[in-house]
Amino acid sequence: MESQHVMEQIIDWRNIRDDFPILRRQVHGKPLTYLDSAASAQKPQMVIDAVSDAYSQHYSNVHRGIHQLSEEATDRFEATRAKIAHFINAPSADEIVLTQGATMSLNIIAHSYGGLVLKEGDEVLISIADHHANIVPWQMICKQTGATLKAAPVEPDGHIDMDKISDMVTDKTRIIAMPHVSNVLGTVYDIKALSELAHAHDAVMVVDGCQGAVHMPVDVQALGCDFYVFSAHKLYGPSGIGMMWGRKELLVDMPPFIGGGSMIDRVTIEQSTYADPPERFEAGTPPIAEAIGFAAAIDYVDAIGMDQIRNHEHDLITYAHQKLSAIDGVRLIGTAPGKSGVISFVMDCAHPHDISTIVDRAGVAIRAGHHCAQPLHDYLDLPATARASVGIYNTRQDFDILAEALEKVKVIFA
Ligand code: C6P
Repeated sequence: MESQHVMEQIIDWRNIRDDFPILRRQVHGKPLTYLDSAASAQKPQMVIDAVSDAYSQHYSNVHRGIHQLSEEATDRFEATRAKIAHFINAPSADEIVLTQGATMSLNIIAHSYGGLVLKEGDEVLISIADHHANIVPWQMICKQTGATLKAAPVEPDGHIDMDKISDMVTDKTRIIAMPHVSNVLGTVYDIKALSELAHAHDAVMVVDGCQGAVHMPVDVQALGCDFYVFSAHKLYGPSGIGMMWGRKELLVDMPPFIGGGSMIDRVTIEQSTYADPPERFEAGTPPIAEAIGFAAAIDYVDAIGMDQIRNHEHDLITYAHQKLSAIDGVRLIGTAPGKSGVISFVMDCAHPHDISTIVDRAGVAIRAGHHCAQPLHDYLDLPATARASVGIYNTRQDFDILAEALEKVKVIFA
């Protein structure tokens, strides 16, 4: 406890900004205020250097070439797997599948695991606040298998009523798939309770951790879930790479989703046998330098500490809520207690696209639209929302600048 307190004192969050070269640039002649990390986070120099070093010193294809460079690239690639396993406290690095990102991970789970277990009349339960990446793959596999897709509600403030979810789980539920954190509402789902609920009905719990693993420590064993996925690019790592963790006893029975090189055991023209997990799910040449950058990103956040990141961002979200809700005509969307990462809002006077265009002129990057969560926006009866989201480099001052820019929006549209 004592040492954590000392650690907390030595982090000057303003200095963190110096690690991110892009934060030194200007936008429309104004210093960049980057509040769009939920879409994709900026990269620290350490990650940029790791990717550059991979290409300039250690690059080759992995697994196939028996030569020095290939061994170096393979060692670094495989080290990422072990690093991710440690980062989320997975029991084994063999349970970590490196994918192109969370979307691919969820498609693998839906098509491979869903395709294996779902049959006519079975049910898959998601929530109304899910990202399209955790909706569309389930729609596709439910259509193929004759299973039914159901969506649990969220409450008006964005919180999840576990009783209502429990009421929707039946003996036909085979899979519950929900986000760790909503990318629009910021609601933190109670994954432990959801996992217990799933297991009580012999179902599995799939967690879309895209907005979770970037904001808080994740321990998949403590959460009790069966699958957990996220993308590296939201964790200050490269785009084009992500991960899928699955419990070994589930992975070993799952068929491959994509066929090709690297995922086979033996191929004849008539048939093929497949490699064990994780390679079974990693067909083709993987994103090699990106995997090395992913490991550097984990080293970077680990050195700061996910607990400290959670505390820092909690302070920012609390401050941002006070600041934005004090502006007349601003309505916050998603105010569940303990929320994380994002602040979505609408204004009486302007459409979210106009809001983002005007604040961009002040150097402030936010996102506007449906944020790949159209069912949630339909449910809330909103065509779109504006969304500011936080990363480790943000400070309270960023929200002062946003609030000032929103006052300008009011002047322009009044
Ligand atoms: N959300 C956002 O602005 P990919 O694109 O595969 O890296 O991640 C998909 C995804 C899945 N689940 C959640 C909860 C997400 O937030 C995202 C990505 C971005 O909110 C881009 S749409």
